[in-house]
Amino acid sequence: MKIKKILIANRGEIAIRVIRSCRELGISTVAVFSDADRTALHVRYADEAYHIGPSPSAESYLAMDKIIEVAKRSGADAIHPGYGFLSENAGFSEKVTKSGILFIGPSAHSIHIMGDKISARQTMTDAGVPVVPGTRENIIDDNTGKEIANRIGLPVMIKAAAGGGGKGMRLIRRGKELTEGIRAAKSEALEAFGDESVYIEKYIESPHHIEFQILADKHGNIIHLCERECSVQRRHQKVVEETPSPLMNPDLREEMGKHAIAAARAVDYEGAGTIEFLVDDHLNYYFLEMNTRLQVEHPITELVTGIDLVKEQIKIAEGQKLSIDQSDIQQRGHAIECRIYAEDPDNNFMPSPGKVYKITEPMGTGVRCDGYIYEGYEIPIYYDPLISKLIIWGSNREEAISRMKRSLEEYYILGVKTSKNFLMRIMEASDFVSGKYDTHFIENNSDFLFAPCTEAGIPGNIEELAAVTALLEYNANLNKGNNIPGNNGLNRWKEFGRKKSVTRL
Ligand code: MV4
Repeated sequence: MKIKKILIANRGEIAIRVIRSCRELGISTVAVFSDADRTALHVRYADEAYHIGPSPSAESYLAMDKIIEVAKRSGADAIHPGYGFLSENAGFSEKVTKSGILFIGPSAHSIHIMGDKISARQTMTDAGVPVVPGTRENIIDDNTGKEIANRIGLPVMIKAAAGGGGKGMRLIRRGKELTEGIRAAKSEALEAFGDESVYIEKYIESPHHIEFQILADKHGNIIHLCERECSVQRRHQKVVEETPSPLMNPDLREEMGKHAIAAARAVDYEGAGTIEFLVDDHLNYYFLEMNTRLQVEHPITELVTGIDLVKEQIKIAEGQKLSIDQSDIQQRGHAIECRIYAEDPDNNFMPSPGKVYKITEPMGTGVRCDGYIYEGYEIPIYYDPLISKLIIWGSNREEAISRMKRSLEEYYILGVKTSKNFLMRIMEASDFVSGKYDTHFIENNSDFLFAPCTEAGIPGNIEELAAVTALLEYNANLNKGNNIPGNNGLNRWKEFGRKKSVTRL
């Protein structure tokens, strides 16, 4: 069926990103918003917008029945869930489908199998996809745990079947820790997920986190769009992603790609999905998890393959066959994504909501900025503090890093603290520049990454002081009627130049 109107059941940058592809396809868009998002950009950008409830997610963006009711009321043919919120909720996928509305994503069956990490491991093993050595079943008692640990050898990782993304994991290095470890893991899993099932895996020391993008249509055609290196993570939260992976070689890419496709086929996958692998120093790789949604970091794949993944999702939901096959997939150049959070890296990354007084987004060749904040916008406290993704394309990795640093320098947000300087340090870190890093990168480089924030000898707060001073001076002149000719607001380049020339106090 031809989709004419899509409800985006999400907010922030991903809502705007989805709306952009819809507009290019001539598809009408419906936004939903909570109290806190009345002034949000996605509300202004969509063709229609409906209020769905109070600010807390549970009363708005997670309120399945409210969202489906708006979809019906607005005449939406389909719902795009984005990422997070209800995007991997099998019950929502099922409810939407039963309401006669297309869910732009996989079936409830696929979501359910991959959502339970024990069933996922079993299904992958049966499909010949390498999984980390460990248990096939839920660990019932301590004896089972001890037998398994003896069989696969310490250290082991105890994981919650209903967990994922680092939640409900426990590393056991000594046999005497196992009994208490299993008990604690079961208790935490029950508390966090309402399901105490846990399983044990061999612990992979210093792994890389490499994931493969998958596209699968409703006619059995499945392709992969190569890998994304996602090892730069802080507390299981991805910070920087890049493609191609510095670890990858053509043979490994072909082999992992085939297993990624086999994993999707094993669960009759439909839509865009991601197969996550752990890769050790000997290039052994193991299925970790499958993400049954579009991911935050999808733009780096779009930049090197030239494929719009949201448009592909929509075409698949309409029942179209993939118009591309595996031989069409070529990686051109190199792309890096930096996630810009409204957080204070100097204060343990505490969220830093508040009003945005000034913003200058980087531009130029190979620069994409997927954001949603604007001057005067109030960043709410209720949601994930991701404010934008800076995605850079370069003809090679060196150019991509250089362009990312130039773009981070240009990126200016006044009013809230951001992770910008932390990201700049990552781009300067020798382990990152060399490409020789794994999932321990941030902890292994913490001295360098968290050194006091100075830029060319100018402490960060002096920069802001200069910017605020310039802004106040400008406004004062404006009030006196001294309209500075040709200066539409602060001349950003002059301000940028001033920042560099500010003498150190
Ligand atoms: C592992 C592992 C080592 N061995 N499993 C972290 C969250 C979830 N994605 C799975 N994770 C891990 N599972 C075994 N058997 C190491 C991690 C891990 C990790 C994996 C990917 C990216 C970042 C990570 C940071 C810490 C631990």
